[in-house]
Amino acid sequence: MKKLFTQSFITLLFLTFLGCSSEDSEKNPDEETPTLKTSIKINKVTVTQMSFKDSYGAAWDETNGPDVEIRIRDAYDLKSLKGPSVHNDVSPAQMPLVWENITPLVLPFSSMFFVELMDNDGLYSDLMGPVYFVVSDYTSGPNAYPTTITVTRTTLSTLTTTVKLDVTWE
Ligand SMILES: [Ca+2]
Ligand SMILES: [Ca+2]
Repeated sequence: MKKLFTQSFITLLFLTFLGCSSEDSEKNPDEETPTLKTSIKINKVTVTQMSFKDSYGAAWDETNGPDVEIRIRDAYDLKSLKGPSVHNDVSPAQMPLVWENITPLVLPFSSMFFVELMDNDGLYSDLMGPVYFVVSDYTSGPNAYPTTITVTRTTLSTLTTTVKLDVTWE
C-alpha cells in the first residue's frame, strides 16, 4: 500500500511538472509581432537626368540655366510638397541636383504620385519634366520596400527626366 502511494505521488509530481512546462512553452514574451507597414516617407530627392532644352529646342531661360525646383504631389493635389530650395541657373556640369533634409512627405500606399521638375520663372514656371510612381508597385515581390526608387520618364518625345527618391517605410 505504501509503495502504491509513493508511485502515485511520483506520477502526480511528474504530471504537474509536465503541465507546467507545456504551459511555459506556449508563451514567448520575446517574440515580436511584425508591424504592418502602411506608408512611405520621401527623405531625399536626386535629379540625375533632365533636359536643358524645352520641346521646341529652346533653352528654359534665355540668358542662363534653368532655376530648378521640385514639387511632389498626388493626383488630386491633396498632398503636396515643394522642395525647400531652388537650384539657380543650373548648368549640365552641376548635375545631379540634390534636395536633402526636406520635410518628409508621408504618402499612403494606395496612391499615384508625381514628382515635378519646374523651371522657376517667378509667377509662372515651366514644367520641365514630370515623373510619376505608384506606391503599391513597390510593396510586394522580391524587391519589396526598397530604400531607393528610381523613375525615368520621357515627355514630349525629347524631355527625359530621371529622379531618384531615398525613402523609408513605416
Ligand atoms: Ca524659364
Ligand atoms: Ca535662370
